[in-house]
Amino acid sequence: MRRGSILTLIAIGIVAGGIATAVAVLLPWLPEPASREAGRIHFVIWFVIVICIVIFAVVAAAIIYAVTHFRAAPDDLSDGPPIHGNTKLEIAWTLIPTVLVTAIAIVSAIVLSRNDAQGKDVLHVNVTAQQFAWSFSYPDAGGASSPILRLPKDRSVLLTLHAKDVIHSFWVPEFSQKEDTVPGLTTTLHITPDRLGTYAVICTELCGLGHALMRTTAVVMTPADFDKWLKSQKQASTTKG
Ligand SMILES: [Cu+2]
Repeated sequence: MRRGSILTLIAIGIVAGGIATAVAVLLPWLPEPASREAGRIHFVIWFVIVICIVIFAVVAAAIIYAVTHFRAAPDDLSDGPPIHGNTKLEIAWTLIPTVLVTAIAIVSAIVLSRNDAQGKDVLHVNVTAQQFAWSFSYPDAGGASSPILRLPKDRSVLLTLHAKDVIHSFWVPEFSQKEDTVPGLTTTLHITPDRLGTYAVICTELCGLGHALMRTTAVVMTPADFDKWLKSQKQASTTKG
């Protein structure tokens, strides 16, 4: 291969990779993370995106170079020379994807196991989904319940999810995790909120006519505010009972 051709290929690859990088970085694809788990999941996403951009740049360079340099004349109907395989090339295109996919699998496995590991002093929250509403109860606080998911910042939370009727799915985009709620099954989700704010809780499994309206909010509060709120709920439920 001529030196000029290699330089042209590299130049096309840099331009294609640059465009792909700009699309990845300049557009807001992901919500700003509001939990530790979300931060790790975003790391996996960016790890995969970087690999994808490099592969895209190589493929785009090869295709654009081939189209511009090896274009046949309109009246040229002849076949190209026969090719009988290329062992080195085949080893390369088997080995490289194997290494990349293995790397993605290892990074994902580490992130999944770290996301599942609970910290100390876990807050338990029961999540109940039904057509078309969410409710949350706090078994550690005498079963205080709320239609809004209130969580303290920087504390390990274990959501235990149940469905009363059909399959629903719990999703807070800023927490970057989804978990189905399935009638007859108990599912769990582990979240450590790390940013104060109010976020949407969305049902992300088509569950009937009101599915689009099956939303509520998650409020991440300071631990002091959360304790105050939980205490007031506890008092309210004892006075009621
Ligand atoms: Cu739904």
